[in-house]
Amino acid sequence: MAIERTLSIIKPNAVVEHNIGAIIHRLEQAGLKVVAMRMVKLTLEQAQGFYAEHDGKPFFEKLINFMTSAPVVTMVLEGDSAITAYREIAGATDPAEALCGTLRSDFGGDNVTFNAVHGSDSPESASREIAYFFADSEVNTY
Ligand code: RTP
Ligand code: MG
Repeated sequence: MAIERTLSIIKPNAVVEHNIGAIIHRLEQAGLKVVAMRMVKLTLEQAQGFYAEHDGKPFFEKLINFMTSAPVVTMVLEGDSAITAYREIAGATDPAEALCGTLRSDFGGDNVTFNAVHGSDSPESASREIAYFFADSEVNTY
């Protein structure tokens, strides 16, 4: 297995519901190492740029409204096959379809928009998304 990095976001509903610690605990327990972290209240422009691949889709405006509704926690996680490992821990996009014990099942809301966490979906996405939030010098080695 290769060591990878992935970009994680703890979304507004999980922050507002005081689940930051519980989510990070699970990620660390699963062997993913936090190598960068920042809380940020996304601007409209930041959220639109981050989710540019979804611009024009029917759910885009609702997604952007949600992502800018409260602060998020952005993190770079490192570990064996971190991109796929993280998405397995996160669970299916819709919390209603996510397996029990996944982050989205346990911390997601009652709608697909409010699904608690984001994770990069490929090495290319991870590179773009990590650079979107963090300078190389902010990603640590330990
Ligand atoms: P994410 O990018 O946030 O990690 O989620 P994902 O890969 O599992 O899902 P994606 O297709 O990239 O969708 C991005 C976010 O948009 C919201 N969404 N709403 N049909 C809908 O109303 C719908 N589909 C997607 C979710 O918040 C999803 O995480
Ligand atoms: Mg996605």
